[in-house]
Amino acid sequence: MTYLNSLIFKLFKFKIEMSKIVKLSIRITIAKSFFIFSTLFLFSCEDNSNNEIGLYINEFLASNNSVYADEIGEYDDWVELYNSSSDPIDISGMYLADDLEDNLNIIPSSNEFSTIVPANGYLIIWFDKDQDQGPLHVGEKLSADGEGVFLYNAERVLIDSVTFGVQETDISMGRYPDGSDRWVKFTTPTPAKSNN
Ligand SMILES: [Ca+2]
Ligand SMILES: [Ca+2]
Ligand SMILES: [Ca+2]
Repeated sequence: MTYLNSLIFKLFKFKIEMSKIVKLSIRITIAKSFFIFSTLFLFSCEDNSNNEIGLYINEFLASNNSVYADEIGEYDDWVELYNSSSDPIDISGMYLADDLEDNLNIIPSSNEFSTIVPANGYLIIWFDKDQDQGPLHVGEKLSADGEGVFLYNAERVLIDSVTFGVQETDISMGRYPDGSDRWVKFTTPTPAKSNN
């Protein structure tokens, strides 16, 4: 009888311990979900990549006051592309847009090598409506109130995109590390250089 009582007591104790573990694991799951939600909310930046060729929208600055100037000294909005593959990618014939409602802007072909994103390298595209300044100048500007960047291949298939909320002047947003799904703010932007 004593043995039976002791067994029942042990079983009862075991049940209490198990219920504590289950409660703790529920708490951890809730905390994790909250962390993921708050991280997404904090960055207000939605990543929609479905990228097979390894070409990424890697960083952008939608309100440029003094960070990086184009060939003629204008501090315009820019987007950094990153080629994670070991082959150069020519983006001439591809399309860019800042809004899904707008027309697509084709990157014109160039006799120079300026439209080539080097293997494991970077290329800056200017969103400045200054198409007369070269093939890397798109007929759109990025809104600091929130907008997006959409990159399509020559067959008009979306290869990468990002949508973003309100942006601060001279603070860029980029993938960290390069080509990853994680978007962070950069108080020191790294145009045409690694975000890592
Ligand atoms: Ca310009
Ligand atoms: Ca715009
Ligand atoms: Ca960069």
